[in-house]
Amino acid sequence: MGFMAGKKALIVGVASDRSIATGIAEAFAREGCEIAFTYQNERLQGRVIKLAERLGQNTDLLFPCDVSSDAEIDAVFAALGKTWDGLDILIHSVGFAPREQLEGGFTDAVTREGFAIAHDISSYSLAALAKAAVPMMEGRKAAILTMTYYAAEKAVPNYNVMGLAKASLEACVRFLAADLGAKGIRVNAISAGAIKTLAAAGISGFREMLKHAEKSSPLRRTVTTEEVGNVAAFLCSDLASGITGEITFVDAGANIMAMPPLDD
Ligand code: NAD
Ligand code: 0WE
Repeated sequence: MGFMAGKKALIVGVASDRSIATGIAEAFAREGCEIAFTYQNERLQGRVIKLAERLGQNTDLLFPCDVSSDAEIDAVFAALGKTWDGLDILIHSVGFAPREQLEGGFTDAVTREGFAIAHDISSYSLAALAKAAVPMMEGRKAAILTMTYYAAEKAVPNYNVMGLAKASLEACVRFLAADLGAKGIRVNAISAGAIKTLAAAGISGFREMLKHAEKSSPLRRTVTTEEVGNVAAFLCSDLASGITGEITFVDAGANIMAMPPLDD
């Protein structure tokens, strides 16, 4: 029996087989967790149906949810509440800024609108989903998990306003954890190393970033969505009952290096 047997999870953020959310779903299913999914729009619906089928999940528990819409967020939990009497786990694996924000220098690229969209979709959406999920999650050893990136702490070229949004997201994790702990809800984040997903497609210099990680991380390689999924399963299971408000790096150690070796 898996270490998540009897748990019920809602996963937000599957867009393809390469999504970090897909790696999380695979680990959860393997450990005996039941999973409901959302998808951003009809364009992605088919992918999520296929994943739910492949993982042997109930294909009635798939809901559209653009996280910029309070109405769509409310509708997800109204619908989920018709089948499940509670929710143990909420996965938030969503990030977005308008493409032109992720190119060139920060000062030139940043705009009021780009800043607002990045923070709305990448940070506020965690608070919005948590707010809507609390009635189904309180009083049952529940856990919320989001995905962040090192650029929340240190300036990474081209990541620009997304770095600010990730800093806000990490603060959101701490404020939610402080507030929801008394209701039995833990809130954490995984800070993943760079992985080639849809969100990384077409980012200028991304291949070079992966190459850099292969040379400079302690493990001399990048990480996989499977490795992120396994840590997500641990953090959302009762094995991690003493951990909340924490940012856990799954990056082959890259973030600990002050003087990374660049030529071996
Ligand atoms: P991905 O493209 O597979 O996933 C991003 C998801 O965000 C997609 O499912 C997309 O549908 C969703 N999304 C975007 N705007 C949305 C909206 N308005 N409403 C609902 N959903 C929306 O890419 P990924 O790399 O798996 O990204 C998942 C998370 O992991 C993001 O928060 C990302 O910042 C984070 N992350 C990624 C990496 C990496 O290198 N790939 C590293 C660290 C953290
Ligand atoms: O969080 C991310 C990706 C975030 C992202 C990606 C896109 C591409 C498509 C947010 N918004 C958009 N908008 C789009 O239109 N990562 C951690 C992956 C990533 O993205 C980078 C990186 C890394 C790493 C962008 C620049 C530099 C490094």
